[in-house]
Amino acid sequence: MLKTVIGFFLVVMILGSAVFADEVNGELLQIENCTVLRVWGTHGEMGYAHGYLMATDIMSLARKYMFTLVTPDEYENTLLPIFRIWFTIPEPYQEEIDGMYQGMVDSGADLTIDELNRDITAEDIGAFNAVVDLIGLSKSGDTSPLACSSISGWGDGTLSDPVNPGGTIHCRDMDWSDSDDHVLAQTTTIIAYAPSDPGKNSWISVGFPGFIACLSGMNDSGVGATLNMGNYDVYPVITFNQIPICFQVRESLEQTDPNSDGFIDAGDVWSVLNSHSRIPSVIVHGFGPNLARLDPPCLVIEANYDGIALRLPGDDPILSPNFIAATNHHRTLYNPVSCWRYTLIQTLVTDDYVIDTGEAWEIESRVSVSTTLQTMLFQPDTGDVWLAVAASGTPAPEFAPERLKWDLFFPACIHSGDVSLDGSITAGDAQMAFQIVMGAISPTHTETCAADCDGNDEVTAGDAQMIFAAALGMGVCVDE
Ligand SMILES: [Ca+2]
Ligand SMILES: [Ca+2]
Ligand SMILES: [Ca+2]
Ligand SMILES: [Ca+2]
Repeated sequence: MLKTVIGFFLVVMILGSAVFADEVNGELLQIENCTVLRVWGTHGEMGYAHGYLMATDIMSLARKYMFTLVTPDEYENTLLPIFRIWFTIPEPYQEEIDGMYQGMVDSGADLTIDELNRDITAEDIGAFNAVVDLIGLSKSGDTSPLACSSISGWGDGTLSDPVNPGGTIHCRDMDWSDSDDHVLAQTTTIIAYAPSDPGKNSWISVGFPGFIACLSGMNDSGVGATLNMGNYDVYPVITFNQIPICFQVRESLEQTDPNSDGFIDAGDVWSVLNSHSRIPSVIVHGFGPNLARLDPPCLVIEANYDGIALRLPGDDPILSPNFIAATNHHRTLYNPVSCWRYTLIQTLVTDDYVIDTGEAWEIESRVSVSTTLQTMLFQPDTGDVWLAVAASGTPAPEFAPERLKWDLFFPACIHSGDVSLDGSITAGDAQMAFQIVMGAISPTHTETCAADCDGNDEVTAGDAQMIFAAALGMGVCVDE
């Protein structure tokens, strides 16, 4: 034992001042059948981890998906120049993209895109995050009919739910054409962000590798938003400083109380979107817990380049007062056009004006289409998330949903010293902590937490020494 002790501290002394490897603030997991990427830290750190861990999938999307939307020539010579001139990505998110690009480079992945005869750039990743804004400007891309739909219910409308009676239920189909080899379905990833910046919420996005903006997401206060394309496009001849719409949605979920009214609720989604202009025609369904913070807790925002409108449950006398639905059709900003999916949602909800989670899922199954890529359900009051993803061309709702609890996305950080997670603290744990310090192993989030013996959010040689002392019975870690 004494030899081990001396040897260990010798190693600490020799290597204690060495340059430590870049830390990867993330981990990639399979939880149930879902791919989950957890990232934490500054935007640059979260982006770096994202790029480092998912470079191969990001490149698959760039190679297999991008050119289903646009030809290489149109991308390089029309859409990318438009992206450059019209759009601005808010600084924190640009830092995240730059970090992602560096992570991809450092991962050693092949970054070439044959169709463009060059490597991918950070700018390409930015443009990919503006896909909702740019897709309507593509002349060569997919012209399949619009889809996407969602239903929210709460209060008396969900009293039959056995798990969370009266709580908000939000269920949505994300309908989007995939590549012939189904790369969007295959790479669908839940990204769990734990930003270290003050004033920011942890939140999850149901999205794709490389896509850091938000199409579908919810934060740790249960406030979420899902975005559908709208049916009334108006484009400027030229414009500047437009924030891609999915970054606006992210900002509305990630910023803590952006409208500073003291409440974190769907009103924040409205406030953020209402504070910016935007390019595409979109229908954004905002939702939050039914805790009387906002009554009613759900709303729909309709917007395009010409304007924005707030639609409230009371605006549809058929669904009011405990439900609100969205498809791709403006109903307030413009006069509604006929939509069989919206009508069917009304019919299914109003047979008895009560839905539970199973029925919400069934409704979204009934209004799904052949391109329904993801069907998801959020319970803002409990943090439960259900997700089904299409596979091999079979639409998402044909699969039973995976049911995920919020704690799976953001496990508590326990500073135990038991880095090997085997229930006891030994010299081996101290050695593992030291290997983490040296960058010799890539720890999971849980292992990093265990190794941070003093709980100061970084793993240092001092933590390894403290764990060693704990193993000898000469001290304890903060959560032991
Ligand atoms: Ca607020
Ligand atoms: Ca019912
Ligand atoms: Ca151990
Ligand atoms: Ca520490």
